[in-house]
Amino acid sequence: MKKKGYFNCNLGKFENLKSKQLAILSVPTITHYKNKKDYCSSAPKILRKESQKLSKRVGSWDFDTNSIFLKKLSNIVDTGNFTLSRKPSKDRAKLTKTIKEIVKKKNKFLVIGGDDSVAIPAIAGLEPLSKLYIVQIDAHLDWINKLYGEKFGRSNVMRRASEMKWVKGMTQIGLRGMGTSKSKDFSDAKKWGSKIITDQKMTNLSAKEMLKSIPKNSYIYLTLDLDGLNPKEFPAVETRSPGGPGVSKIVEIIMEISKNKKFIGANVLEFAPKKDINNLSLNAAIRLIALLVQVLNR
Ligand SMILES: [Mn+2]
Repeated sequence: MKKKGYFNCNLGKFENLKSKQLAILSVPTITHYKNKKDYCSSAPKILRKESQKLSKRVGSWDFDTNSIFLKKLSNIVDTGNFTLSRKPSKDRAKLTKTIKEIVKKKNKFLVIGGDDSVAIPAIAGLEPLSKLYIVQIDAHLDWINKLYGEKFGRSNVMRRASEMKWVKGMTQIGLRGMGTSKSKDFSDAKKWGSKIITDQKMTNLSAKEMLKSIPKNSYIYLTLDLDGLNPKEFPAVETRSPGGPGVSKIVEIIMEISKNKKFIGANVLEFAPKKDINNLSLNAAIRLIALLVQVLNR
């Protein structure tokens, strides 16, 4: 096997995963809104290349995870770049099928995108788990039913997730400012039972307090929209929302989630490389991806 994956892990096909391996999937934007440009499909290749530089740190002490950095690298398989037919419904179905097969084999996974719309077919693939809790970090609510005639775009994510019967609960963290959501979207989210922790609310909360409503027996999926981070630490996003948690707070949240053995997977989406400033966001994204790879690979 060629060692050319993320952090110089092995490249391989998801069909050949052995049990308890961690799969990394790179998925470009599948569902665009009409007339909107593609600003983050180049992200996975840039992130992979940058992560390979970190392979020199294998064996170093990682102060964020309190463990040896990439101790079990051989257990991680980069399944390469997801190829698209450019027929969104067909591509979504293909991603959903792939993830279903991964979780049926009890493997964990990390999806690197692509825009936030990638989260919809990913969450759909978690159906075999039957009891799922979603933690979303995002500046936006993403409960819009339909936008620009599209129901599977990046602002429709949590609404679509709420319609999946295996999604039993969700906590949405970091919301702030004015997105495209209307008050009806917000009231629908609350009515459904979404636990909403705005940027204002989270200021004085520990990650433990934020996540205490997650039932112990649920599988957990983290959907991380990088625009949820404070743009002064993560400027490379399409919509920069002032305020929001920094990298340290996200690390705290991820470490808290990872205490639960049923943390099954995550996605890291919305990195818009062209909007970066001096690689600030690139470095932050690699930090968070490395962290997720480590905690999902325990
Ligand atoms: Mn967002």
